[in-house]
Amino acid sequence: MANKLIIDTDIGTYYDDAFAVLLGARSPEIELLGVTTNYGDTDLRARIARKILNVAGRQDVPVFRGIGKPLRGTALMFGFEGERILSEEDKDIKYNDEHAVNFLIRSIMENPGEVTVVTLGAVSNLAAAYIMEPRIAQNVKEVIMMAGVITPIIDQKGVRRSPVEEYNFNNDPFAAQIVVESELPKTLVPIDVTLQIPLRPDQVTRINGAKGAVAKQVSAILDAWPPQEYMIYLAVGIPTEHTGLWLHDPLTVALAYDRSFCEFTRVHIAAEFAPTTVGRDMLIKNDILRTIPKKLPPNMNLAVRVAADRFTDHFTDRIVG
Ligand SMILES: [Ca+2]
Repeated sequence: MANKLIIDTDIGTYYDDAFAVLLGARSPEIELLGVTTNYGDTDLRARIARKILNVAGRQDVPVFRGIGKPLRGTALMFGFEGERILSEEDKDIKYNDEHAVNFLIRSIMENPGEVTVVTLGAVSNLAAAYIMEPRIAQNVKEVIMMAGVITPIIDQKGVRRSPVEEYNFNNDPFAAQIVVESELPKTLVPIDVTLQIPLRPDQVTRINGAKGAVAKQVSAILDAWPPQEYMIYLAVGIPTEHTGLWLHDPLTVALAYDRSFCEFTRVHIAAEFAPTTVGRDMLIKNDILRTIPKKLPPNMNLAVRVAADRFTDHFTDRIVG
């Protein structure tokens, strides 16, 4: 039986959400129940998701708009979301009416023990679903989150190459704390693991040379990416010389049907607010949310290693088709 899956995404800003939805749309191991959107302009994100699924020939997969405003503060949008994905005629593209939070609760409760939810952005929708219907914790198969940072990466020169204040959780830190402290069965895929899986140049070449509609869409996004990356990194103050085409979100989707891409450990991860002075602050000045391992009974699975070449080859194969 296929794994029933819901992908909850902030598709549009960074390239890899679109790649993750395309991977989910093309993976026969998955029954993709729907795609829900989170963070910022969730209407725009829902239209982008709708278009991406259409490109993959998956008009059958519904899309639901979710919560855009974090529990505290506002969302950050860069203004180029949907570039090379939405065209003029997609302006009025239609997605489903039901709210993402209702869809999540309904799908989980109607299919006890069968639905995996993969979150690729802020966890606002999941936190709201849990508060509205706490019994989703006993009825969801699993929640797999691309979020958090466990071991910040420091290079040979002593320069930090990964954030201590991971983007997804800190885009709605209170929602993150609700989810981490909830009884939801959880797997965490932290950014220190996903920073080990850039697309290799030969894989980019393979995708750029492929003829299918999905590969062409991925190519178009990759082509538009460098100036956007520059703007994003400028805005959040990250040096750009050590960046790569990391597949954070596609790996997280793939773990819903093949756990063997990563090694896991059972640990207790706490979400705590810590006053800090960080070099770059993702617009959070102090009291950032950190994910910290503690010597307490385990509360989640944590991805600790990834089979990088095997995964990036798998991703490339599925995109090239
Ligand atoms: Ca994302």
